[in-house]
Amino acid sequence: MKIVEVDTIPLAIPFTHGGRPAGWGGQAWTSLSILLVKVTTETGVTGYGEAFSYGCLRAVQAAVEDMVAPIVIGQEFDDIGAFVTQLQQKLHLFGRYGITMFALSGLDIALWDIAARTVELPLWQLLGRKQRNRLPAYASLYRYAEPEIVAKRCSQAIAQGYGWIKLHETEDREVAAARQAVGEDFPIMLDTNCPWTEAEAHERAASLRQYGLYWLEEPIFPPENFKALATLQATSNIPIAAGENACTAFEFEKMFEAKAVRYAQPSVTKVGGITEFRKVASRCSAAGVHLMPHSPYFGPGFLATLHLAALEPKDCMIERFYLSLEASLYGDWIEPTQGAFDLPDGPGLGLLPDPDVIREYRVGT
Ligand code: SMN
Ligand code: MG
Repeated sequence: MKIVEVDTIPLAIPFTHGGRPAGWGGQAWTSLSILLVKVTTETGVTGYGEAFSYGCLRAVQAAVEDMVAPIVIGQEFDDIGAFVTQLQQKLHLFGRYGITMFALSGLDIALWDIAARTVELPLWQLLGRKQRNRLPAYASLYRYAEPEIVAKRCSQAIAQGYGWIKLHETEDREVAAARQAVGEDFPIMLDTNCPWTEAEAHERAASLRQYGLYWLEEPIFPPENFKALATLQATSNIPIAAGENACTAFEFEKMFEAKAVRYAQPSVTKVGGITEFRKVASRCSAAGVHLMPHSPYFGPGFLATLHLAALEPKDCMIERFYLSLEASLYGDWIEPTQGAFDLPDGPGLGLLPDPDVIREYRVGT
């Protein structure tokens, strides 16, 4: 198959999160960006991918348009794995971890969507053997830094049927409020987003131990300090999760060699797309690490995660960023029912983005 067109479609969809207007890190974050990467083949098949774009929408769009599109237009991509690896090689000098890989991830997802659409199969069927039709969801809360709001949001998530909750907080008081709201046995994960030095993390983990966390996510800066994560996990006895900031299976290999994590969190819109995600998944199996995809997404990255999770031998929870979006590209598919998502079974990713939503929420050029 030959690529004849690569289009970027930048969207911004307003959301509410049930807290104060200024939230995450003190910055107002009021709309969610989605960078769609639309690829068309010579035979007129169209596929959609998503490149990570939170806080970097224009940069990633430029990377797709200026760095990726010119070298793929006119090219055949019958073996997607080999094609994308070649692209990685061509682009390696622009950085192996970050914007370049986000852009490649968007393209890779679109190519897999096309490949599965072409043979009229759902993506999971093209990739392997489905293990389940329902994918359990966890509510991934916004960062509030206010115990009362955290407790309220936890109660709402439980009332909606979620079986796990992830907090984005760094202080004990919010975690304590959540624990009190959900009860002793309900699983709580804590995502801190790399705030601490190694020494600080040991101190904080000693105090966080009392809350019985299901996992502690990215406690240390820099995230690639795998040795420090391994030491923290061994001494604190709290399971560590990380991986959303790791691109390519090589980084995950190093992470596993260091015994840094119990839970690995590849992010399909960042890691290098479906191709690299699958490599990470097989490394997880070999290393005995539990895969837990990072997926605070609402576009093709979310759908791709559902397909990939359906193939996993162990149950993995799907992250649902616990926001209310003004519009959805995929109708109700982004809403779990009884705490789980349904696996789409249409061709490709299973669904096409709603053209009315694209029209209404398109931004920039
Ligand atoms: C996160 C990352 C990027 C955007 C939103 C949330 C967070 C997570 O680290 O794991 O959900
Ligand atoms: Mg995280």
